[in-house]
Amino acid sequence: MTRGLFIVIEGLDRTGKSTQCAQLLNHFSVSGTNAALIKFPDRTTSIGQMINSYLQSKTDINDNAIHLLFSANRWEMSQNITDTLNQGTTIIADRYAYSGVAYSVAKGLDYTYCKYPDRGLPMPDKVFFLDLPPQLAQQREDYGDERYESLDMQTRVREAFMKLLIDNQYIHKIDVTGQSIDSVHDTLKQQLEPLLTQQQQPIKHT
Ligand code: DGP
Ligand code: NA
Ligand code: NA
Repeated sequence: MTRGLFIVIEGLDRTGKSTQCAQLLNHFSVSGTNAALIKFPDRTTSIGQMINSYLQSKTDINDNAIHLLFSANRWEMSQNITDTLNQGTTIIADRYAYSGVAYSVAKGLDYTYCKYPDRGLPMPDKVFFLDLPPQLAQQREDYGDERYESLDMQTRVREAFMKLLIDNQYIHKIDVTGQSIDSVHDTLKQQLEPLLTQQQQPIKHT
């Protein structure tokens, strides 16, 4: 049996990631491909609850400590990701380790340091970065509810993502400015097409 694909959707806050993840999941299910959606941070675990409380500004946590908690939240899911892929199920992840680096670098933590805790996690087959200018994301509904949702922070997060894009050529940037949900979905499907037809190699690690 071929393993599932591991697809990651990244982007600033309010860029339509969750919508696109849901659309992809639907696309896979109608085409008869076993697929599952995961989301980081996973706020349901005990680590996830600490992260949730931090994001809602109910607690303050040291920048390095929260960086490690976000990473730990991915690690606690890693065996599940590997097993799911090996069972032949495709995984669509709403954020992953790239957010982990970008948001912490945006706060001033060292880039090389930020990448380290996530080293060894299951490696995605494809990473998409949905690119929308922070000024436009800011105009979207419910913007500003959580800790990182300020124009200043998001601008720095985007800069950090641009560095990640340069250093990791396999991250594919999609400019979603002025694009409809359907048109972004079509672009994603086109990009995934070549992966769907080729025999998958064993899961790599970051
Ligand atoms: P979301 O549930 O997708 O809205 O994400 C919650 C917020 O947490 C969002 O502002 C992005 C941020 N975030 C996601 N992953 C990480 C991470 O690994 N590290 C840090 N510092 N922030 C993250
Ligand atoms: Na958010
Ligand atoms: Na998230």
